Amino acid sequence: MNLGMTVIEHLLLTQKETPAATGAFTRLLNGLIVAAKIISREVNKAGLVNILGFTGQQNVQGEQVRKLDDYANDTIIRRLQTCGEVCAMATEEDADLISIPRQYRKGNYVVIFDPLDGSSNIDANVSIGTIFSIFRRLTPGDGEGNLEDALQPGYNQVAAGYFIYGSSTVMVYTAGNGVHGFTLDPSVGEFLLSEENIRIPARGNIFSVNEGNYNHWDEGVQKYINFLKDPQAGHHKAYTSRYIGSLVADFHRNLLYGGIFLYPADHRDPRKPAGKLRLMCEANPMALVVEQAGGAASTGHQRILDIIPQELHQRVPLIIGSKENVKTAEEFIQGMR
Ligand code: FDP
Repeated sequence: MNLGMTVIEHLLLTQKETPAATGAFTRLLNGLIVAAKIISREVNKAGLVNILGFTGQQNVQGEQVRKLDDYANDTIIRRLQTCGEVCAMATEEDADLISIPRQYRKGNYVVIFDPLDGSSNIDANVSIGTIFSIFRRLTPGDGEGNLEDALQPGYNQVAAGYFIYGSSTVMVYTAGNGVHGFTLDPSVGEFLLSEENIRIPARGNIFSVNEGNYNHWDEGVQKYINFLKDPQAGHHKAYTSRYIGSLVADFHRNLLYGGIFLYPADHRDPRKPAGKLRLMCEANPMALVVEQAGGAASTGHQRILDIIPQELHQRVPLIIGSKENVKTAEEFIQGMR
């Protein structure tokens, strides 16, 4: 067991089998880790904002208090721009690709991220997170990347993962070689390996969905949720409902305990016919993590990782979790049950 190793030690150990490894990916991941440590520190201070000054105002020291999601976004952008390994990046917060200033070296990687997912929960002290997805560039050369580099299907991701800012700060990532969890030890300032090779149970009894949207779902989704709640349906164990409303936290719990998370398409807002969550910075990275842990991710009709993206902020229905649960959900959604 390698418990207690830092992320970089673990990466170097597992990369030994990859002769082509140059250290570039390690530098990139290190940039993300440093950004997450800084964000974690600010998230922990968030409760003090009401004492020190409201967002957008000056606090008692005369400093400007900034919105946490803007702060997280800027922190990651700055780290990635300067690490020298990135040719393009996109974030949930900005409509277009973020460019790398001329003075910095461009590298071979594209990073797409959601800097602070679940941010509507900040004021209630609920866990929130940063999600990231990493591709290798498609365009040749060492200049800046473009949309072609970013708009790749999820199966091309070389790595993905998330940080949770919760009761402790945790990093979960995969570089295509299993899913590993690290916990930040604030006293040493390092993420230390706490769970190696996480496997999601093949079937779980937790379901996570915003049932307030029930009347706006397609019939197949409604039938599936009714089925989960039906005590006569012959479930091996009764289902239980858990919904935090913070994707990273809901996903992480289900990854460890087994179950299913759904954000299906709904008919509430005709401008968002595919649901709420974003393919590139939410669904794709979570789908890579869950598949690497032995689970599945689907729109109900198609594997998430097979979707060919049309635009950076594309939304998709997301049904993700234990393999057998996702399969049953697909059967209902496709009208087979
Ligand atoms: P939030 O709006 O708080 O940022 O994609 C964003 C997200 O949270 C997810 O983290 C979460 O799973 C989902 O939205 C919650 O949406 P609902 O409030 O519609 O249930």
